[in-house]
Amino acid sequence: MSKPILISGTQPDGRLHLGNYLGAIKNWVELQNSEKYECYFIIVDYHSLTVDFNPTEKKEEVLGVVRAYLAAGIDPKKSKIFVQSRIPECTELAWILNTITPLGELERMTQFKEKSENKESVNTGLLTYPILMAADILLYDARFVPVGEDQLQHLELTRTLARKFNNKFGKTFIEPRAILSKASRVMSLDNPSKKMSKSHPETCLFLDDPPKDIEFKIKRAVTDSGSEVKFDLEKKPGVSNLLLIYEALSGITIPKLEKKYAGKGYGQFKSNLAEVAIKTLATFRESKFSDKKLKSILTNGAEKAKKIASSKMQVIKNRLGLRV
Ligand code: ATP
Ligand code: LTN
Repeated sequence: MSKPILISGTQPDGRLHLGNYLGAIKNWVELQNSEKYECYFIIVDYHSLTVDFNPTEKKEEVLGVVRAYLAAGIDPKKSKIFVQSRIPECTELAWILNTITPLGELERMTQFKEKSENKESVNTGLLTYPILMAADILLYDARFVPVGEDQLQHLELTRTLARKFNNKFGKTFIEPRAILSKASRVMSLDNPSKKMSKSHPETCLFLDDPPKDIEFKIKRAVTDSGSEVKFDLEKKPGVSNLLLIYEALSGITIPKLEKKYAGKGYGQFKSNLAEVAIKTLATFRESKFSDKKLKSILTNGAEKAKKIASSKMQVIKNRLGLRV
């Protein structure tokens, strides 16, 4: 029997950070290595056009994401890795899904509200972005989508669209389910009520940050006026975020960490966390893959994805009566 399909993606719009790794990519590697799924990992370049960008940097940004996937342990022999824009069926399907998406569903998306806040003018792509993500997922009949918590709302829309299309035009799509990692919401180092995001680089640990930056950023991470290393999301959100990060990076459980640092204060805790982060992230700083190798992985991945996408598109067009 064939394995269920699992899909996820990352935007090539800058450097990847610890939230991307612990919330998503690290989990992808474990899921890939479980051998229970057929995995597709996309570099969603069309999504990345919704924010300001420099065309001369886009190619390097795309290759940078592939490099990070490989350094994390995504294996092109086990998983398909490809670039979204190489599969035109994705934008074709996105158009079709547009026609069954209520505008109100898009306007209430948290990410849209946050990204359009205080902007004089907002591009339509920022609003319709979740439809493109739905197209990525539904096109390949994915059953599972491992993402960070911030993407759950978008995935819920994907499920709604699949159901709506199926009800209107006959069973065509699978309703996909999310897979969350334990660290599905890594918070900003200087504001534990906000998610870690590349839009605030000083509060974000980038995967290729030099050791001295990692140390500096962790040492100045917000904690509280107490001194107890204890997990309590409500009363100690900063320390709890650092504990979650420590656990995800080291594999040592939070109760064990609490015991280890009992009575030792935040200084020692932060300095050990910095050491663990520097060690774990070495793989991203040190990995070397030639552009030629990366491009050949992408060509190979796109060829395989294209076959699946084009045959699914035929089915979809048939359902809609578009094949004359
Ligand atoms: P940023 O907010 O920094 O721009 P992003 O969400 O745009 O990040 P993507 O490339 O779109 O980055 O996301 C890749 C994956 O990383 C997604 O599955 C997303 O849910 C996850 N992710 C992003 N930030 C975090 C975070 N702070 N904690 C956990 N997961 C995260
Ligand atoms: N919207 C997602 C990226 C994304 C994605 C996907 C994730 C695009 N297509 C398909 C999972 C499956 C984001 O911003 N992180």
